[in-house]
Amino acid sequence: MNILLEFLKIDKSDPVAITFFTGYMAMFASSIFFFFERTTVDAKWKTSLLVSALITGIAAVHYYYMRDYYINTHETPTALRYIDWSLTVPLMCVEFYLLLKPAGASKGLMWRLIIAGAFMLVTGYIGEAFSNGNALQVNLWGAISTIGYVYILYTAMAGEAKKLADASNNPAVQKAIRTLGLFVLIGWGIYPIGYMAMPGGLLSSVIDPKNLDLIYNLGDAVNKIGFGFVVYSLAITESAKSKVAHA
Ligand SMILES: *C/C=C(C)/C=C/C=C(C)/C=C/C1=C(C)CCCC1(C)C
Repeated sequence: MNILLEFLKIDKSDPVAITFFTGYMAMFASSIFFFFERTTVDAKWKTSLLVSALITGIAAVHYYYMRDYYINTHETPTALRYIDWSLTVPLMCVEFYLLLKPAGASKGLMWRLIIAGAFMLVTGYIGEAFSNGNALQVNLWGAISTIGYVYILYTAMAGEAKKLADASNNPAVQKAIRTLGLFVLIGWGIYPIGYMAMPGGLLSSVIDPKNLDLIYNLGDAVNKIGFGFVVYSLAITESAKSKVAHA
């Protein structure tokens, strides 16, 4: 038995425990990376990179506690998970706004995304924390929550955010918004799969409910770190361009 894992009480055959641990490390490292890379980009991108660092930093702190909770109880840390999401999802909505601000995005766009995200999370939490395996309740709250998700997806891929990006005539911004839209479609789409694996959920006969946290941990790594890298790569590209323009 590996001493380090024994010391951390992480069972090598328990992928949920392992991903809580590696998730914590990956979020922590990404946060430091985004924070220090702020010095390499133009002033107007610094806030975006700070927000990327906050998203992964907030997640790192929650993963630290969720890992502990899971290892000691072998239960899903539902409340901690939703506290994490209720801080990080709005910050991801802020990222959309910051990237589109130069293209004329209004604060209204930001608030509509944040409200849709809050709706998605509050209703998802009710379904997860209070359904007690009652299939009707699990699936009804899941369906209601999906309304908020679809609103954000639509705004990113076809609605206001997409239109502002198109009108910006800036291919780098268009590409970044397109990529973030794909993250919302594919990356955020991982979460409902985890939700449906819970007892009473539509996929609970196909996916072992034990895998709910595994799926959520995968989603968090893809989305929080991935979102940050999309923003980082846009900031780097644009900063290099303006350096050339001023040379
Ligand atoms: C960093 C955390 C993120 C990006 C979390 C995103 C969470 C979702 C997109 C959750 C969506 C859900 C549904 C669409 C229906 C079922 C309930 C949820 C809350 C799991």
